[in-house]
Amino acid sequence: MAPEIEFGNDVYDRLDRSRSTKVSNMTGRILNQSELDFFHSEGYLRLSGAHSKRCLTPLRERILRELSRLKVWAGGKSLGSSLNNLAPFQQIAKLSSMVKIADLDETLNTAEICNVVAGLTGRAPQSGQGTQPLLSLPHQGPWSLRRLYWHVDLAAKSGAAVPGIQVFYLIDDVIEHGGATLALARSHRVAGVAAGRLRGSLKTPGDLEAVLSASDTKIIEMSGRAGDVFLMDMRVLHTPSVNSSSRIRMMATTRFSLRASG
Ligand SMILES: O=C(O)CCC(=O)C(=O)O
Repeated sequence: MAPEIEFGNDVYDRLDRSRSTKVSNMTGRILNQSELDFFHSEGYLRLSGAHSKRCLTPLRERILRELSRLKVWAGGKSLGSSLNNLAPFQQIAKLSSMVKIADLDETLNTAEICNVVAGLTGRAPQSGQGTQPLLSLPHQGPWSLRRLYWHVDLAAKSGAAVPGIQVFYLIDDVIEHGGATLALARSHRVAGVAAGRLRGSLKTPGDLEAVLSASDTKIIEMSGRAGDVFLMDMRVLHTPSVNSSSRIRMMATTRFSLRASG
């Protein structure tokens, strides 16, 4: 089972697979060996309560104000915008480009998150691309694993070092089937022809259980509580999912590419 990690008061500056180095008393946390091993074998790691309610409540309010300004959502109701007619994934992309939250990156992409990324990989992350909102409106239809948009952000090469980490932040509680990102745990280890076959099978899942079992992979849903964060190796297959709940799905993401240590 995935280790659920609570943030503590110490920071690592680099990954050493046999021991970890505590470098300061800044707000942060120490990743223990089983957490590091979990990330490298499963391709993801969940951090519970990485951000506080105090910082997320004003962020949620700003997002709601922005949705109201854009005439998409106000007072707990849809304002009947044309976004409701889009396919779930087109709606997420459109909302991402429309919704502008000035301090989204500053609020979520903290020094503590950068330290965890460095701790997982032993390399200094570059995060110049900023942080992007991942929003979806409620009642997008029945939840299903069919017709999803499985993709990787960086191609898998067997045995290579982690080329980048994508961080997913829960700005609000996201219940099961509430539109959280889905990831295929362990798929970063599937490379080449097998990766192409796996992606093809996910597009038209006849017997999904058999496909997952043959590839030794497992679908995980990044649902949870506001403040939770998921770190994902960017070679992992992942997809947006259908928001069947009655709440707006409020998540955001930062991509960290990793430069070689020098
Ligand atoms: O909207 C989502 O949940 C997933 C977004 C995604 O696939 C991505 O940022 O690469």
